[in-house]
Amino acid sequence: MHAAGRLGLYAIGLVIAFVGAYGISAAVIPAGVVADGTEAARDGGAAMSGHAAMTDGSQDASLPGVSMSADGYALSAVASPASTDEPGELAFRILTTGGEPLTDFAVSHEKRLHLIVVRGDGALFRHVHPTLDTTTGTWSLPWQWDEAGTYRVYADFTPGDGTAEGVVLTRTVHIAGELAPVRAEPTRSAIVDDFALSITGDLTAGTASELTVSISRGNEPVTELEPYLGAFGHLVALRDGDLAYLHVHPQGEDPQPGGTSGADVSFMVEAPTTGRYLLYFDFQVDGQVRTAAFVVDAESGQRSTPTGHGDEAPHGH
Ligand SMILES: [Cu+2]
Repeated sequence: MHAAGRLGLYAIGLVIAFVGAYGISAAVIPAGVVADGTEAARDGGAAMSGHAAMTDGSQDASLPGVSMSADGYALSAVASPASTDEPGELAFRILTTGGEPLTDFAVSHEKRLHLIVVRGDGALFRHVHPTLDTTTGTWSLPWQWDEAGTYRVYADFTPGDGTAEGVVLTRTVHIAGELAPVRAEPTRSAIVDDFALSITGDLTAGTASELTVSISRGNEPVTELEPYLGAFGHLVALRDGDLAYLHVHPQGEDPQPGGTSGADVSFMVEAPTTGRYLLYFDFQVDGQVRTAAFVVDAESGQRSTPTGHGDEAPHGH
């Protein structure tokens, strides 16, 4: 009896988390607004009742970065070297619903398309910017796989005609060879070349949480961070398990030309559920971009953010 009661509570918690997740991905982001947790939850409730006819689980599908098609666009097959031995090229196209290649892209974060490639275990990560052939719509860049494995490729772009914003499409690519997968464990510090980085702040499921990355070199705070992609650092956040692609917003002043910053860089990160999140922080010093990886667990925030849903949910189940 006691165990069954606990299970019931757990199920209620899941329902609440999904309501919060839907509110963040579908209701808040398209408006381009960073809402606080209370607003996100309230908008989520409104969106849910407006989509009462949708089947269960549709809120999950609205998370970005888990589908090869979204917002009327699709990611083509991704061409790349078949193994780790051969250098070559990685190439793909963004297709419209009618199968036509998209050739018109809007600049976002200083680029027309952001390409993220991560191995399924999160251990390998690249954030690069391929070149567009505007006559064919083919995006490409020189490419070589360092290690075998199953990789997720993400294209993050905004169509030039303004029909959608911040579209994230993903495909899986398999590279043959020996694989020793790495299990992601919570990690709040990183060493990259002679830089030491740490990340502070707590991720709370269903709301926007502030995380701050601090950077030092030789025990001195690094204050000469250079602008990169329109901010003093860029953060990509993926959910461990399905590698869903989270919305991340840089905090603080926009960089001025020639300006530098440091040693702290803050972001608002929206974790849809509890669980483990893979964080990749790109930063630029002396003209060179480096990436530090962190792993942070998101905790349940239901007890501390009363929104009314906690009273409503149990009656429906
Ligand atoms: Cu990018």
